[in-house]
Amino acid sequence: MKVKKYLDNKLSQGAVHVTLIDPSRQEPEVAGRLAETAQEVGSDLIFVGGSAGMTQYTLMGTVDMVKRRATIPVLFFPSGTESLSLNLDAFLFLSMLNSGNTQFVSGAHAKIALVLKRLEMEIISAGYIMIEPGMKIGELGEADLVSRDNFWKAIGYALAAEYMGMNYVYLEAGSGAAQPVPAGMIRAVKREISIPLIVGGGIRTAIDARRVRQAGADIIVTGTIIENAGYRERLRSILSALKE
Ligand code: 1GP
Repeated sequence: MKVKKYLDNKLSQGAVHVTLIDPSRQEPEVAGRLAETAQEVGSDLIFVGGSAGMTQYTLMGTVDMVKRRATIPVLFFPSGTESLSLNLDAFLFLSMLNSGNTQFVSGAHAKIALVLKRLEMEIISAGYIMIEPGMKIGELGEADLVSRDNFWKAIGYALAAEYMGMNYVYLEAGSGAAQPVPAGMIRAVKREISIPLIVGGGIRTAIDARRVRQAGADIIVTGTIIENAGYRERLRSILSALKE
């Protein structure tokens, strides 16, 4: 429970920021540098994963370099591949609640659960809810996307996650989405649940981050911004908006 405790402690102090690193987007050395910068500017956690194109080799290389350069916890963000790295601090057990394919809800999880137990891997569970546009992950996960104005549907899935005993609710607009999950939806969901709320997808600026945070997100995930030039400054401004 080390990472969960770390997160609980961080959450008691304010917003938590997560940097998502996709191993298929850069060489492991570069990923290590990105993780180091993320930690320097105040990111609290690293997720590694998120791409269907990832191989076991790139995943392991990336996690090793990230662990070498950063000391903040590194979690695996599963992405529908069979790859697994042993050098992780915890495994994010994401169930895509609005997938039409049971593999993404619980099937892939059942295949890997005993291995994770034998490895004594810390598990952090989240009900993963895909919101429009969903992007690649929504498509791959065969999600029945929640439309951006259907707050009731989002609330239903979020409460279902809580009642199923999951640690977190995760609202995902998809990596590279033109806009984040709508603030009104975040507010509506947050009002009904009593477990922490993770929000990701399409958060690129300090204004986006502040809006998502003020609407009620406890944990804010950004990915794409570190893949572009000027990422240090962008990340720094997002972090100062979140930690102000
Ligand atoms: C993690 O999918 C997000 O929840 C990351 O999205 O790449 O758009 O920041 P971005």
